[in-house]
Amino acid sequence: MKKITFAIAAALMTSSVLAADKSENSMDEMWGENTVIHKTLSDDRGAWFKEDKYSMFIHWGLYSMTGGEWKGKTYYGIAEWLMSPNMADIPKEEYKKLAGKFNPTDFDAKAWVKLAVDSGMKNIVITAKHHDGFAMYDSAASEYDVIDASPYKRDPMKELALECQKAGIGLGFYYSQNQDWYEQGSAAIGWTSSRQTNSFEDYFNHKVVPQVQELLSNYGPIATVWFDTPGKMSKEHSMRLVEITKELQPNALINSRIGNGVGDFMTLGDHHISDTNHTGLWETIDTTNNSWSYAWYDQNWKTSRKIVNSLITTVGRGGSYMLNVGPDGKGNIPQKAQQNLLGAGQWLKENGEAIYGADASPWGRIQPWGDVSVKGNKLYLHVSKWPRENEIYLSGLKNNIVSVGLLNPIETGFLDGVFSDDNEVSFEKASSGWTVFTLPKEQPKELSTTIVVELEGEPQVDATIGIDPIQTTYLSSVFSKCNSGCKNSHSRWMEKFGEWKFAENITSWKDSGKAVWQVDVAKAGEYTLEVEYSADDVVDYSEWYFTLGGKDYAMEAIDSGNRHNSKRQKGGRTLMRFHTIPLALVDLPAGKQEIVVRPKSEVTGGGIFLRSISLKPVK
Ligand code: FHN
Repeated sequence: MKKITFAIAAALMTSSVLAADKSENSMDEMWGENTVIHKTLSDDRGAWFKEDKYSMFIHWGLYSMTGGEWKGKTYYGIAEWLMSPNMADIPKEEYKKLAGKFNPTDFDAKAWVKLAVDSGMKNIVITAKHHDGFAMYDSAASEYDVIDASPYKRDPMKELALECQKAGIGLGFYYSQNQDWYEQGSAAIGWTSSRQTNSFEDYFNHKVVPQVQELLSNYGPIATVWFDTPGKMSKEHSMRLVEITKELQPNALINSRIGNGVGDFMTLGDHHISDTNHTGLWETIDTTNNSWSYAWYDQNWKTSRKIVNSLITTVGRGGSYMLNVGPDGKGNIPQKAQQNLLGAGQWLKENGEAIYGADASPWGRIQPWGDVSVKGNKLYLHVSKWPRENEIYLSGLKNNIVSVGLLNPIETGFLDGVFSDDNEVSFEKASSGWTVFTLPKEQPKELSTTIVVELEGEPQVDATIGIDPIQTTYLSSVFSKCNSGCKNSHSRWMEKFGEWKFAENITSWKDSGKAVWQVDVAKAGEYTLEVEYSADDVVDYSEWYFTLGGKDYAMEAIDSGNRHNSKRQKGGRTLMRFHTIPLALVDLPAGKQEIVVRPKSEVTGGGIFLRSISLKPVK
C-alpha cells in the first residue's frame, strides 16, 4: 500500500477481532440491517430514488477471472468469496497474482451502460473494491489497484462514469469498508483475524478514508455510495464516511450497510423479496442467477418473466429493485443475463408508467393473480397469472371507479399469429366489498399485463386478506397475529456458500400458542388447504390444529430435515428445509372470518416453523 505504514501493535487488534467474531454470528448484524430504521429523508435527495425503482448491480473484480474455480476444482457458492477458507482458502500472496493477469480486453463501458438503459434500469452500482481489497480503479492510496498491479492500465470506473453521464443514468460505487482480506487491521473474517498485526484504525485511516475520498472526487456526480458488511464497525467510523460523502458528494445517498443506522436508504438482506410493505427508501438486491460475481457453472438464470415479477412485487411493497450481473474476467456480461434483462426491458417500455415513480399497494401484499402499484388516483393491477375464467377478484376497494382499461392496449389485429379484437376490461362492484374485473380471454401482453383503474379520489382500502374464489391465495405467516404463546419471526440460512435464503415464519410455540389470520372469503365453497412448514426430529410427530370454517383440521408434523449442526451454516444457524403438504379439503363460508393455528398437544422443541398456508379453490 502506498504511503501506508502500519504500526505492528497487537494491542490494537481488538476492533478487528471483535468484528471478525461478529461476522460469524449474525448476518443481519454483519449487513447492519438490524440497526437501520426505514426512514424518510427530510430533504428531497431521495426523490430520484423513489422515481427510478430499477438499477443494475455489478460484481466485477479479480475473482471474476476464476469464475468459482481454483486449481481445477469448482467451489459452489458466491464466487467473489473464492479466496476465503469457506471456499478455496487461497493465501493472499497467491490470490494477489491474479492481478498480474487481469486484462479484461472485452470490457466495453458503453455496451454495459447501453444494456442497463435498454433493460429499463436507471442506475448502475459497481464494485469499486470488494472484500478481496483490490481497487478496480486508479487509487493513489494503494498499489493493489487496476492501474499499478494489472497489465490493463485502464480505469474501468472512469470509463463507466463517463458513459453513465452521457446516457443520463446514475452511478454508484460499492466499497467494502469493513472487510478487506488484503490489508492487515481490517475487520475480516475469523481466518484472517489471527494474522492481524495492525489496528482497524490504521486500516481505516490509511486505506478506507483516502479511497472513499478518491471515489467521491474523481468520477463526477455519484448517485449512491454502497457500503457492505459493516459488522461491528463503530458509529464513529460510519459517521466519518457519512461526513466524507456529505462534503464531496452532498447529493449522494448512502445505503444502510454503512452500519450503525446512519445510511439514507435501507438495503434488505441479499435476495430478500419482502412479503410486507415498508415505508421510507429501501431496496431489494437480487441476482440474475445465483452468484454475485461470475461463476462458470451458475446457469440458473432468471427469466424475463421472473425479473418482471420480482420488480413488480418490490415496487408493490414500496421499494426499488437492484438486479446484479457478474461479468467474466474478460469483461463479458453472460449472454443469458443480457437476454433476460432485455426481455424485461421491453416489457418496461410498455408498462413503465406503472413502475417508475409508482407507490406501494395499499393492500400491503401480493394478490393471488399478481400485484398492485399506485399513482395518485390510479391503481395499476399487474396481472401476471392470467385467469382461465378471465376474471380477477379484488377485495376491500372502497372508492368508486371512474374507468378501467388496459395500459397501452394492443392494436386489434394479429398478435403472435392469432387475430384478436379483445381489449375490453369491465368491472362489477359487489355489495360484499369485492370488485370483479372481467378481462380479455387471452392475455394481451406477455410477462405481465397492466390494467389501469381510475378511482374517485386516492385509494381507500379495507386490507383484510381476501380469499380468492378462482386463484390460490397465499397467506404468509407475517400476516398472522400470534398471542403470547408463539412468535412472528424470520429465518435466514445459507444454501450454497453465501447464497442466503429468507423465510417469514411463526416459531417459539408454547402449548398455549395461537396464530390468527383475519380473512375475507369472496365465495363460499371447497378449498384445498396446503401448509408450508419446517421441522426437525424433535418436532417430528407433534400435532397441530388448523381451524377454518368452524372446523378443526389436525396435522401431524413430519421432520422436514431442519439441521442445527449442518456444515453448510456458519455461526450456529439452522439449515432450514421447508416443505409444503396438502392437509385437507376445507369448506369455507363467505365473508369475514378467522383462520387459527394452534398446537393440539404438548409442544416439543419450540414447535414447527410455520411459513405459510395456501387456499386453493376447488373448481
Ligand atoms: O459478502 C458480500 C457478498 O460478496 C456480496 O457482495 C453481497 C451483495 O449484497 N454482499 C455481501 C454479503 O451480503
